[in-house]
Amino acid sequence: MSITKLLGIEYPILQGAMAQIALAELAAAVSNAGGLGIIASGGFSAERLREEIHKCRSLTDRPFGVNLMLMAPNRDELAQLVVDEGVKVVTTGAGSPKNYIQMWQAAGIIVIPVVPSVQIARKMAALGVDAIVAEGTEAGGHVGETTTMALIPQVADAVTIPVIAAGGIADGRGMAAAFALGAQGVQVGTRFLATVECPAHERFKQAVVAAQDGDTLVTGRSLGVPVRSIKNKMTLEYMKLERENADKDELELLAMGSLRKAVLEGDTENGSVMAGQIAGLVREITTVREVITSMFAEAKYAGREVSRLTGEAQQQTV
Ligand code: TUI
Repeated sequence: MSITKLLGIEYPILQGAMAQIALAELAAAVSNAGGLGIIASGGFSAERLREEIHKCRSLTDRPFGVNLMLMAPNRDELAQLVVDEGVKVVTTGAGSPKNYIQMWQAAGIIVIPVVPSVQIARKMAALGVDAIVAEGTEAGGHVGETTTMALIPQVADAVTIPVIAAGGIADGRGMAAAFALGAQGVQVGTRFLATVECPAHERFKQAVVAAQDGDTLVTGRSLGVPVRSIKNKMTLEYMKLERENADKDELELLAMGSLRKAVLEGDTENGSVMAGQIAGLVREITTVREVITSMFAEAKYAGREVSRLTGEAQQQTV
């Protein structure tokens, strides 16, 4: 079944679950524009997540999802909450949802884990999940090592369920490329940061707009939690401490609360401005609807270009 039919949406575009940012407001805007909005629960208590779900329902009649960050200490409670609240779609990140799949599927929830590798994609498919988001290392936040370009076709060959591509996709060319690689949909995060509806601090959005292709880096490898964000005072200090083999406590102290600092206070030097490598392509702040409709129109054009170029190649060989 197609992703759009499975999820009851118009365009095969999912909004990435960006902790502290992907709240009801952004998720509802994406769903109202025909994509699938997703509420990020990372860092939320059960009460706060319940509030966001209720708020999202008040802002849209369309389907939306909730993401569970599986490193969260309260994951069991949040996993039960999505059932109690009748959430239709759950995506997961940063771990395996195996303990919850039975309960979610019994409740009729569509389960879509986000994975960074073929091996983990296979493991998730074997658990009977409905689809998979394969996320390349270009993405912002917690990432794996494989690029989207290499990951998508390998995951598409490894599983029979629909694959949604993520990491480095911010326009219709990226979307068409993802389709060519075997994905049936895309998940977009960074591009939605630079939208009118995105509730992040204005300075956070401007940091994304100002970033060039080489302006992100990955910290946290020494702790086994690699996280991509925009280079700044905090991440450069973090890298330095990692090179000096600083202990875990010192690193965690530096990172603690850093996402909130950037998102809520707009402290883009001492906070964590998680964003993907495609930030360099994001040059202005637009509406969510403009992002979705322009991506789709561009993808159609890019698809025609692929046909034209492959058609020409054929003509040359005869
Ligand atoms: O989860 C993400 N991206 C995230 S989570 C996050 S919150 C955070 N903040 C600070 C430090 C760490 C996390 C920010 N960005 N993307 C999806 C994703 N999932 N990337 C990697 C994975 C993953 C990793 C291991 C999924 C499964 C997995 O293992 C499963 C298994 O069975 O071993």
